[in-house]
Amino acid sequence: MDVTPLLARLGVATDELESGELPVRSPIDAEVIARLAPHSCAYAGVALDRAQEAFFAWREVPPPRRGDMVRQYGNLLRRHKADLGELVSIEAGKIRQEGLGEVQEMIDICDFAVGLSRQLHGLTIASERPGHRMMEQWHPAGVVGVVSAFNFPVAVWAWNAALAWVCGDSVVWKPSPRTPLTALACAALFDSLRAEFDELPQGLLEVLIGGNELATLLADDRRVAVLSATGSTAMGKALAPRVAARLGRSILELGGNNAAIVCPSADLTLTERAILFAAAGTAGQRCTSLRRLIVQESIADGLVERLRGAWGRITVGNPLDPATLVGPLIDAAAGAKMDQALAEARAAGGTVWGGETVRVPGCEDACYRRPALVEMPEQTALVKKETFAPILYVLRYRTLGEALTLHNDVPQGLASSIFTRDLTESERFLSTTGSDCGIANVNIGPSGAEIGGAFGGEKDTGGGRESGSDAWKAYMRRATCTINYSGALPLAQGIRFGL
Ligand code: UN1
Repeated sequence: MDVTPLLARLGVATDELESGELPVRSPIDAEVIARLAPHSCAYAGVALDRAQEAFFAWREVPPPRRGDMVRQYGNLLRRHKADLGELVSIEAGKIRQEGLGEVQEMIDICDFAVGLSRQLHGLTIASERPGHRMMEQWHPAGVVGVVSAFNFPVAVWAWNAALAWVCGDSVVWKPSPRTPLTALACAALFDSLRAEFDELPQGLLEVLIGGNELATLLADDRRVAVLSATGSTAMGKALAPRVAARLGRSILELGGNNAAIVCPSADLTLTERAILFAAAGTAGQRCTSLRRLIVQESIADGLVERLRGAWGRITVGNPLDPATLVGPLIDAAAGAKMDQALAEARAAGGTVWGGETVRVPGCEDACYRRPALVEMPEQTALVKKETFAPILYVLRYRTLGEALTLHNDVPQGLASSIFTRDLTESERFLSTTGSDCGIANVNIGPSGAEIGGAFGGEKDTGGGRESGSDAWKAYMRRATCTINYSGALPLAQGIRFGL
């Protein structure tokens, strides 16, 4: 596959695509589409210097003007949506609809950030002292490091970058080494803004191509005020203590093991469609993918029957073919992990449908699997683990209390859902004693969140929040200010102190 014309249209300097040692493969056919030169740690140090200088200049640009820059970036994304979406499909293996959806998610967060650029509100707080006023201000935090994963190679970065920029921060981005081309394309589009926007300092966006050593460097470097990392729980557990050791700030969006509870009153037609998208969509490679189905026993046989039918009809194939619903896994290692999990499920008494290798003509070296549906006798250690592949484990429950216990009895806490038409069941699920996840949905699956809400979850998911609501606060520092206009000096807490 020759990606050169596509990259050229996106403004990437194509003479550097064959300059190095890092092979970039398309999961569609496992062929090498570029060989990039990875960045050294010395280069990363220089990039951080530039980002620091950029921060000093950018923080003085008024926020609405910063928002104007993000607005223009969003417009560029609109113009290049088809090309960037196709590049996402080629580099991450997503079907076209999902590649385009990912770029739309970037556009949406840009729009959100533009609005936010006039709403970085602090509070005015009543002072206990006469002639005093208290207020809270939000100031830019500094350099924001972004470590992103292959499965959402551009949208998750955009959640961070769009917010960071309107907040007055600069961004140093280390994309997954499996998806560096989409990052180069985003950076090239960003650079093209310079023609219209002369306040744009060099270093407002730095991209670091390479492996874990660069993520470690960002975690260790004091110039990185906030490190936002998306990926596996293992990655988060490796980086977070390093950031904490220098008392830095991190935003972690790590693994999920997302479940749906299906109650007897559920609309099964809607439920089946929602389950299909959430479990099989993106070949099960979303952090929000549905991995566990907890079904009330009276409807379990019927629902499993319907799902077996649906699973059998899923078209697995080349993601660029509009008829395909499920594309490839990212690489052979991901396929091996899926096979291993299915073997373990069988050994633990599970009944497996699907999961077999699919041969896609012209793509024999790539890794295509039919999504698997697995009935498990109980929630074993395997089910409690996140396998980043299209495997849906089905468990049965008798009472909603039992379902909620099963639901929360996993280490992760990202996304969750319940399918019911019974108000008391849905309210219980959303209540304090219901789902323990950062995202809890009713009558939609756990994946496919909109950008307007805060995104993230608890426990092994890392606790960070990105994207909408007030997630922007994590990209700023708060100053509490007390102003005395009284001419006297009353002390707080009524303390008398003086000669
Ligand atoms: C991810 O998989 O890291 O909610 C992010 C969703 C998408 C984002 C997923 N909007 O499924």
